[in-house]
Amino acid sequence: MTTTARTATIYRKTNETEIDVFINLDCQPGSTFEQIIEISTGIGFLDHMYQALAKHSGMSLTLKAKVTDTAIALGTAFKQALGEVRGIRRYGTGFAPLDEALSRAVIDICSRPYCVTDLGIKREKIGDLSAEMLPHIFYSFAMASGCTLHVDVLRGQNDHHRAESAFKALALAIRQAVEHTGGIDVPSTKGVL
Ligand SMILES: [Mn+2]
Repeated sequence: MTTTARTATIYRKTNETEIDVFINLDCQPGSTFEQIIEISTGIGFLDHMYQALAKHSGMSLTLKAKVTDTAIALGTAFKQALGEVRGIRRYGTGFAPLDEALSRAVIDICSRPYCVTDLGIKREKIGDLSAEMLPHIFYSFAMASGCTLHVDVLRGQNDHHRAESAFKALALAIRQAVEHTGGIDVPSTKGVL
């Protein structure tokens, strides 16, 4: 159990945009911190995806931003909350089903931003969200957080299920990767990440 939470806050307001993010990485069930999730992107389906991501990664997350800003803001806050990469597992793998759909996500918190996705979404839109935004969101999160990220939807007929299982798989991967090892070691042979 951690007593010091890893948190970050980002607030930015311009004439064109307002971004409001709060993240706490240490709200897993059983932790001392209450998990609070408030998402508002203007797109209901995307809110649903970020809610699943936050819930299953054990984060508290406030995310209020326009669709195109959300993933960069989240990635930036995630990196900031982690701080120096020390005493965490670094690698995380998650598999999540949703009915007939199954996804796999693998993350490496390594300061080497890279993203590969294979989501196989067929429809142009899921709810109000342009489906082409989905790989873009994973890409933007990886670039802003400095993580290497691979997300593959392995199977599934329903595009809503495919997308949602991908976000849940990422959540489980993140949850594992940020887990404390109990030490303060840097998880790299280079001695720095
Ligand atoms: Mn759903």
